[in-house]
Amino acid sequence: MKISFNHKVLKLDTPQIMGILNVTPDSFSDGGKWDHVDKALEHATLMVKQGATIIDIGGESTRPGAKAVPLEEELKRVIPAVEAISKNLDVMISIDTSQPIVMQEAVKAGAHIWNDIRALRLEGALEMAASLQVPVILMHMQGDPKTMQVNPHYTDVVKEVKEFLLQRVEDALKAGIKKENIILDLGFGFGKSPKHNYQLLDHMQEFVDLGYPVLSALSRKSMIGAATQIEEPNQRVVGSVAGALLSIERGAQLVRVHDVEETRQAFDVYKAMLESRKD
Ligand code: PT1
Repeated sequence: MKISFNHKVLKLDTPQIMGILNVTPDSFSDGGKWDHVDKALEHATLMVKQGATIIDIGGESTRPGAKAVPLEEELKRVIPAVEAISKNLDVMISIDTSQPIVMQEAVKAGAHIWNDIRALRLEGALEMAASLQVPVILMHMQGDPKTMQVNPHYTDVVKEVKEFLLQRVEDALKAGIKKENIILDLGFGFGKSPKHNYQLLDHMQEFVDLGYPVLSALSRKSMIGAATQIEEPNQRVVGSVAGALLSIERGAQLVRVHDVEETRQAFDVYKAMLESRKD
């Protein structure tokens, strides 16, 4: 399995780390520290050195309760960062956006992957993804970011998330998006209680078995806080690394994390164990 776009190829036979680069002033755990282009490039450079093979650039905060960002503002935040990183680093760039126009401009500036928490449900998104022929991450969410954590409800969370994702895959294929350009994401923290999130984590292998690469994104989230009783997102590193490791053991090919160095060390141990099985 692999992800490829514009001469860049990422093999998925070992777990890959996507480093989070927030260019929002109100980001939930980095507090907008990296909101300028030089700072963004500096942070991306560090994450690549630490083992990230994808940098995920986001100009809209989508954590529970966050407000929408106007299109012009999102473009102003994201595009200069994409230009700087694509010019200076050998890394894949994903864009955390739901806006077709932002993705179109980002691809012109050198981006490789469309990471959409709304799974291409905004108007014109499916068509834009098909026309750009860009790999897409389709994520599950119940409700919308403003209200999703008010009262999340499922009869069978694993079944319902799977049905949603398979429906989005069907719609994507129908729109002309290629099968090899589809990546799935269970959407930890998006309209889910801690128990829902942990049931999904436990059953991640079933999603991997659908035949599409799976991205696990639980870094510093409230599900980690719920298990560890740690309130401060930036103190949730150890729990987050544990969650990333449980994900790859259940077959996930990609993890989206704040703490690249710590996650890579954990994956190095996992890979050493796998290596020891060979003769
Ligand atoms: C995600 C994701 C994302 N999450 C993808 N992109 C966020 N593909 C941004 C909490 O519970 O899961 N997959 N882009 C950030 N969103 C959240 C959601 C942050 C919940 C925090 C929480 O604390």
